[in-house]
Amino acid sequence: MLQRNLSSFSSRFMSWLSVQLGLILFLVFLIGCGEQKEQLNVFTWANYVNEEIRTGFEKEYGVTVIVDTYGSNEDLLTKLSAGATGYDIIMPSDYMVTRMIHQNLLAELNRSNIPNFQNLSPVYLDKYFDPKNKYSVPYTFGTAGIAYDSSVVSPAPDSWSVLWDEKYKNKFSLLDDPRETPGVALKLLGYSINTTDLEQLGQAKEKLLEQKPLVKQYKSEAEELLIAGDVVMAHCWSGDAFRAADQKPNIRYVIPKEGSSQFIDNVCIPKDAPNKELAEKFIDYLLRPEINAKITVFTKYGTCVEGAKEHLPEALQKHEYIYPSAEVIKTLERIKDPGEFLQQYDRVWEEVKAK
Ligand code: SPD
Repeated sequence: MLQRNLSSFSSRFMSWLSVQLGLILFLVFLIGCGEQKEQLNVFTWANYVNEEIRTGFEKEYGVTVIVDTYGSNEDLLTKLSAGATGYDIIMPSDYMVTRMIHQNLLAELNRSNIPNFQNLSPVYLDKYFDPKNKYSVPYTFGTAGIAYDSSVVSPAPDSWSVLWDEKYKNKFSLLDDPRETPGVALKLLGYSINTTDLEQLGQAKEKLLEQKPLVKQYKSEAEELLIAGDVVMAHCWSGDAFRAADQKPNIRYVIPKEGSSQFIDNVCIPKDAPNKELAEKFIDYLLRPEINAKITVFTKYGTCVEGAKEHLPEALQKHEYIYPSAEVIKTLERIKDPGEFLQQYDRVWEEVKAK
């Protein structure tokens, strides 16, 4: 009798225990589900998406945003072509958008998920690199030039030739970029930044080889070098020069008289992005005028969102680093996709760096 009671007690206890265990497992599962946030993976240039923008989006949408950086359009292309999956947002420049469209690397944007597209100024839309903006949304624009410490570099430079002056040996840097840096030598020689003439590109290579013993570093994140005082001159992009000048007021920026490059950087979604809908929400968020103004305040590049201007401090609404004079604009070229000839630029750049 006692034995029967004991065995019925133990079987009731066991079934009670399994119900409790089941409940605990269910609770753990629910908690786990609650913590599993959606993730947005952004691959962009250094100092292009700041903490305030990143965490603002995270809080509003209850998601996690991871930001990873690259130093040149070609680095981005190499990673994507090699099958780097996992990125939801990338920010290629104009000519690289063309190339990525041709290589079938970009997703078509669903405009109905991006209502703030209408905030963009038509000046930056329907450009040669994506005529109907099917794949790209303009993010910022700027130029390449020379940033210099005016308390050391005298007289103020006005030509790319200053980067061949022995006086500045080991005191300057150039962009680590297979189009921009051969572009400097091409401009100095009086050629187009988009040449597809092997003879001209060969001359540019010789010029860069002649200059190499004087160069402290090839680095695209020039702002850090300027602020640290590692260099007194840097071939760099306008916003980065402007950001350095914010920290070191002696820094000035000049677009050399031979001319230079200008660019529009764009927000795109890779074809195999894991989270396209979230990426479109992020693009829409970037196009809100007050958010876009914060991007300009941080990056110091131009805004493509018309209504953002009224949220900007006056200095950023008109500054010559962002809006060069009409005379300077005439000397600027936009880098274009040279098709197969890109290999030649890549080869020249590799040879210069390897020497
Ligand atoms: N720190 C942000 C730098 C952005 C530069 N993009 C410009 C590329 C032009 N070829």
